[in-house]
Amino acid sequence: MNPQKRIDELTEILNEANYNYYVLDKPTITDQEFDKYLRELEKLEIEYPGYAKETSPTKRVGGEVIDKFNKIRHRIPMLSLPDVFSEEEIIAFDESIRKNGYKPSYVCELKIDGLSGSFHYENGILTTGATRGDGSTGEDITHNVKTIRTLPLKLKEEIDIEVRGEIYMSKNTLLALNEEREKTGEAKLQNCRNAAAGSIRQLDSRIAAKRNLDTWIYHLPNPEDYGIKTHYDSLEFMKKLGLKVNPANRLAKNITEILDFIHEYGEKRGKLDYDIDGVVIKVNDLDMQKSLGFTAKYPKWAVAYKYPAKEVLTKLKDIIFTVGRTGQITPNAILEPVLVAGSTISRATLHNEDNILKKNLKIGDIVSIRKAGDVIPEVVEAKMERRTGQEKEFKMIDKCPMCHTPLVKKENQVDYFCVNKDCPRRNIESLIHFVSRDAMNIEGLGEEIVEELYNLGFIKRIEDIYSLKEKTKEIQEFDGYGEKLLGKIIDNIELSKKNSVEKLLFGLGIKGIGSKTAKLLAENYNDIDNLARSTVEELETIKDIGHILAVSVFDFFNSNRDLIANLKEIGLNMSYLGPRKKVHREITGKKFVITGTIEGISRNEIKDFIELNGGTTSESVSKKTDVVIVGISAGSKETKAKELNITIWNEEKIKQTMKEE
Ligand code: 0OW
Repeated sequence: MNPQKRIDELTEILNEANYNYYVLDKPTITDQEFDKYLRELEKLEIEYPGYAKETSPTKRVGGEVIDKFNKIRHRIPMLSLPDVFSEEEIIAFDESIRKNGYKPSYVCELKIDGLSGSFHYENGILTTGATRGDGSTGEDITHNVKTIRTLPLKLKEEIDIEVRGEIYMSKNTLLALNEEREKTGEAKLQNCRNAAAGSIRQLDSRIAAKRNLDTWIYHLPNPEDYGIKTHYDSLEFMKKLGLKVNPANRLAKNITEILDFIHEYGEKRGKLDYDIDGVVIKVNDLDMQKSLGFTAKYPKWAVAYKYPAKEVLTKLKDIIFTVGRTGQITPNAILEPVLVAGSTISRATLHNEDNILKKNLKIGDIVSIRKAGDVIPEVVEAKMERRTGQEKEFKMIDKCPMCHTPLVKKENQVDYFCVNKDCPRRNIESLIHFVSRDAMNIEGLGEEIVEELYNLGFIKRIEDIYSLKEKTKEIQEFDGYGEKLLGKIIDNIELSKKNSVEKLLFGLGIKGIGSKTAKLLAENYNDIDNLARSTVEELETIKDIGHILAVSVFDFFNSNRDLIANLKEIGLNMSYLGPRKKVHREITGKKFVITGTIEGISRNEIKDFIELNGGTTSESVSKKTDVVIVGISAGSKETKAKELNITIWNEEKIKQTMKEE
C-alpha cells in the first residue's frame, strides 16, 4: 500500500465526511466508520509524518500550544456595526440611503452573538485565522480556528480568499460544558459569547478543540475581485466553496419585509441553538455599498437592529460612591445579584444625583434592571407597589469618600467632583487608566494590584511603574506576589515601552482626549515633541479637534513637561508607529467648493477626503473660497471662480491628490 496515497485518500474521505456532518448537517458515513478511518490516518501520520497534509482532519483535535498571540494587521479593516433599537431608526436608515437617489434592496441576517473572525485561504487551504481586535489589528488564532469543525480546512475550490464570520458557541454546548464544570467544581461559563471568546483565546488548542466552537460566515471583504455584484451572491458564492452560511439569511426589498424578518425571528430566537442579539440589515447591491462608503468605524450601508433587552427585578441593597481619575463622583447601585441576559449583575452605575432623584429611588427598593445594548446594566425604575415603608431615603454625600475634601458641583452641571489633586482615589484611578488595555495595555497589572501597590507605597505616580523592577525583592515579601506573577508583570511593563505613542497619549488622561482622538493626534504629529510644541490654532486645524480639546492638549503639555521628560528618560517610545497617514497640507485649513461631477468618485467621497485632511467644503463660491474643484458640466460656479481668480482643481488634480495616500 502506498502510504502517501492512502493518507491523501483518508484525508479526503474524512474532510468530506466532516463537511457533510457539520456544515450540511447530513452525515454520509457512520460515527464508527469515521472513527475507524481517523484512527487509520492518525497511525499513518505517526508512521509517515512527512506525508501528513496541512488539511488533515487530525488537526481538529488540536495539539499546538503557543505562548502568546501574534498580531495580525487586517488588509481591509474589520468594521463594526452601528446599533439601532427601533423601527423608526430602521426607516431613517433606509431614508438616509434613498436620499442619495438610490432604491436599495437589503439582505437581513441574524446577528450572531459571538466574536467576529477573519479566515484566510490560500489555494483553497485554510492558512490563517484572526480575531477582529480593534478592527485594524487582530490576534492570530489559527491554532484554535483549525479545531472548528464547521470551518473547512480545505475549500471546494483552490482559490485565494479571505472570508469573515462569527465564531460562536451553541447553547447546547454551553449547557454540556457547564454540566462538566459543575462536576469538577469549576466556575460556570456565564453565556455563549463569553464562553466562545474565552475558548478561542486559549493558548492550548487542545482546550479549544474540546469547546466545540462553531461559525457562521457572513462577509466577503473584496467581492469585486470575484466578479460578484450583490451581497446575497457573495453569500451563495461562499456557501458553494463549502463554508457554513446561515440559511436564515433573506433578501428584503423594502422596510415591511425587513420588519417581518425582525418580528419572525423575535419569536423564533428562543428556539435557535445559538444566541442572537439582533438582526443585521445590509444593502444588497455592492456598487451601492461602495458609493455609500464608510465612517471611521462603520459602513454606511449596514445597521444592526438590537432586540430590546429583557428586564428583571432585584433589590437595591445600597448606594455607594466611587471617585474617578478626574475626581468625578459616581453613585453606584449595590444590587442583590441577579442574572440578566446571560450575566450576573450585582452593581450598576446610577450616573448622578439627578438620575436618582428623578427615578425617586430609595435604598431597599425592588428595582427593574436591564442591559442596555446588551452590555451595560441599567437601573430602570423602582417598583412603587413593592414598597413596604422600610426603604431608606437617598442622601447625596458632600465630602469625598476617600479624602473627605468637600465636593464641588460646577454651575448647571450634574456631577460632583473631588478637587483634591492628591486624592489617593484619583491617583489610583489615573494609574489604573494608564495601564488599561486601550492605554499602555500592561497585562497582569489589574485594578486590585495597582490599588494594592499604591497603598503599599510602591507606586505613587506613573513613573514609579517603570521602577517596580528594582523593588521586586521588597514586593515579594507581601503574599500573593510570587516570582512568576511579578516576573510577568515586570516583562509586560518593559514591553509597554515599545507601544505606539497614541497609547501613551490616551494613558496620560488628557481631559477630553479619548483613544480615538489620541490616535488622531499621533497620526498628525508623529511624535510627542511635535505635539508638545503645537499651538492651539494649529491643533484646531485637525478634523474633530475643536477649541476646547485644543486648549486641553495645549495646557496639558505646558503643565506636564517634567512628566514627559521623565518618561522619555525612562525609555518610553514617543513616536507613532502605526501606518503613516499622509496629511495633505494643501487641504488643511482650506475652503473648497465642488461643482460638476467627477467621473468614478462621488461628491461624498471627495467631501469625506477633504474633511479627513482638515479642509472644509461649502455649496457656494465666495471670496473666502480657496479652491473650486471643477468636474464635468460644471456651471456658474466655475465662471465665478475665474472672475474671483480662485484656484481651480480639475478632475485629474483631485484624483491624483486622493491617490497619494
Ligand atoms: N454578528 C453578526 C454579523 C453579521 C460585518 C461586515 C461588514 C460590516 C459588519 O452576525 N451577520 N454581519 C456582519 O457584517 N457583522 C456581524 O457582526 C459584527 C462584526 C463586528 C461587530 C459585529 O459583531
